Amino acid sequence: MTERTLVLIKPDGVQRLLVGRILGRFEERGLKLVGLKLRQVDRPFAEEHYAVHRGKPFFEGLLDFITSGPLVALALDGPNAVAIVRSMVGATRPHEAAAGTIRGDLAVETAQNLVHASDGPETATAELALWFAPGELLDYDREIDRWVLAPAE
Ligand code: FUP
Repeated sequence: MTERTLVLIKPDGVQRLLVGRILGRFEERGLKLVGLKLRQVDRPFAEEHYAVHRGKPFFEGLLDFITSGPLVALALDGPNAVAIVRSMVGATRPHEAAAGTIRGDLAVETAQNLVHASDGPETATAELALWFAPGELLDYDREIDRWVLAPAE
């Protein structure tokens, strides 16, 4: 089933010049880029995005970090896109992230783990609505999908 999910390449990814490589991993996997923006968010917006973590000991530091510089927001489509992207991102704590994942290959600190990815289809819907206006997400055909996606039944 086709899903749509949100990925953030967080400020550490931008500063470490990893935007192209991280985005490239998702492209190579076959996921379809349907939304893309460079943005620096303010604290109220960051609090809304990370509302589930309000009150936790790392919350203020998380807000400091996510607002500290520009980040890149992506919307990606694909079959089971939420699970595929989560598996590519790896465990939250980079020392527990499998080699071959983005965090397992490129990060060492939980607080600077390069990427955010929606953790379920409902979260994805809510996060995409927060980060993208409806007109910013584009529906278009890709010739390559003939070789990526199984034919419609
Ligand atoms: P994830 O879904 O893997 O991004 O992880 P969480 O939603 O649990 O955490 C969101 C962010 O909070 C992490 F990316 C980093 C930060 N965090 C900490 O700094 N310390 C923690 O113990 C847990 C999370």
